[in-house]
Amino acid sequence: MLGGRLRRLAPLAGAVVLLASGCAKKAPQTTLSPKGPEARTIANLINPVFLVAGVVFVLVLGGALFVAIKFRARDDDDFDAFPAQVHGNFKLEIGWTIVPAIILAVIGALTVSTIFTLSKKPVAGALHVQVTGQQWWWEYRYDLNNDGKFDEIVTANDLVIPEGRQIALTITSRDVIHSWWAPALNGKKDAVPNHRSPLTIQADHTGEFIGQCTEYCGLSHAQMRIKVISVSADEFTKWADNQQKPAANPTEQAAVEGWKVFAGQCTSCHRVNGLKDPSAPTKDFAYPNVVNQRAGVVPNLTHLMSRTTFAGATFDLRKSDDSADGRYCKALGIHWADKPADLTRCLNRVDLEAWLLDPPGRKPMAPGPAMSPASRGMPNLHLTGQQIDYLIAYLSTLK
Ligand code: HEC
Ligand SMILES: [Cu+2]
Repeated sequence: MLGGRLRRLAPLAGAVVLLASGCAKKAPQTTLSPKGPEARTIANLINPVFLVAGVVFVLVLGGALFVAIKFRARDDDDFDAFPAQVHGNFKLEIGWTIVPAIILAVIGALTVSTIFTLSKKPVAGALHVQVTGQQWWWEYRYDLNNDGKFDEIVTANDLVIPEGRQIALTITSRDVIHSWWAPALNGKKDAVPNHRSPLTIQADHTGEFIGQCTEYCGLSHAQMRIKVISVSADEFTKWADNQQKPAANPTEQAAVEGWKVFAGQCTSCHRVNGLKDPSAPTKDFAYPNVVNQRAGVVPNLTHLMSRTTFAGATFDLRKSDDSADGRYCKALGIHWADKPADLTRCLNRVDLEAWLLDPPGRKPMAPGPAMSPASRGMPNLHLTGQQIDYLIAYLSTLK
C-alpha cells in the first residue's frame, strides 16, 4: 500500500525538484534577469512567449484532466456497450487548427522582429572589441581609435567595458568552434575560425557578468569561462591607458632573476610588450624562432596583474574575500582603479604557484613540445621552487 503511494508520489517529487532547482538565489548565468538593452530585447520576447505557452499548457492539461475525470468509467457503466460513435465536431476542429496557427504566427512575427532589432549595425560611438576563442581561453583585442585594426590592447579572460556604452564585438576563433555567451548581456554567438560574427552588448551599470564557452571545443571546454567587467567611463579610461603601456624592466633583485627565467623559459610562447633582454636591458628582447612563435595562441602577459582571473577565468588572480569582486582587495581596503600597484599584495599566490608548478595538473590541456603548432595549452616546465618564486616576483611587476 505504502509502496504504491510512494510510487505515485515519485513523479510529483521529481517535478518539485525540477521546479526548486529554478529558484537558485545566486544564479549569475541566468538569462532571466537582463542587465543591458540587448538582453532586455530578448527578455521582451521570452516573457510573453512563456506566458502564452503557460496559458496554453494550463488550458490543454486542465481540459484533458477535466475530461478524464468527468467521463471516466464508473461502476454502474455498462462495460459491454460501445460508447456513442461521433464524428469530429466541425467547429471545434476548425477552432483548434486556427487558434494555434494564429498564436504561432504572432510569435513568429515577434521573433523575426527581435532578430532584426538585435542584428542592427553598431552605433557610431560603439567601442569595438575582437573576441577570439582559443583552446581554452578567450582573447580580447580592442580597437580604441576605430581604425578597423584591433591593435591597441591585447588581453585575456576579463573583458573590461565602460558602463552604458555599446560594445561592438567581432567574434572569431583561432582553432575550433567555440561560442561566446554572457547571458545577462545578450544571446550566444558561435566563434568560428575564419568568420567574423558581430554581436553587440551593453551593460546598464557597473558590475561583473559571468558566462562560459557554450560550444564543445575539446578537453578544457568546461574551463573556458567568460568574465565581463563593466566599470565607469573614468575607470575604463584609466584601465585602457594602462593597458597600452609597454612593460617596464624590473628593478627588484628577485624580479630581475624572474625576468631571466621568463626570457629563457616562457618566451617561446608568451609575449610581454616592450620586453627587454635581461642580459642587455636597453635592447628589445629577440623572441626565439619567430616562425614558430606561438604568440597570439597563448595569453599576452604584459598586464597580467591587471586581470582578476587567469587560465580561461578558471582561477582567481586575487585572494578570495567576501566582496566577491576581484577588483577590490578587502584585506588592504583598496580598489583596482585607485591603486593598481598595490593589488599584487592581494595576489592569489597559491593558485598561481600551483599553475606554474603543473599547469596540465590544474586544468586539463594537451600541451605538446613548446614550438609545436599542435600543442594545446601550457606544458609542465618542471620549474624549481626557486624559479617559481623568482617568476612570481617578475610576473608581479606586469601591472
Ligand atoms: C608551450 C607554450 C607555453 C610556454 C612555454 C609557457 N606557457 Fe604559459 N600558457 C600557455 C598557454 C597556452 C596558456 C593558456 C592556458 C589556458 O588558459 O588554457 C598559458 C597560460 C599562462 C598563464 C595564465 C595567463 C592568463 O592570463 O590566463 C600564466 C601566468 C603563464 N602561462 C605563465 C607562464 C610562465 C611564467 C612561463 C614560463 C615559465 C610559461 N607560461 C610558459 C602556454 C605556454
Ligand atoms: Cu570553447
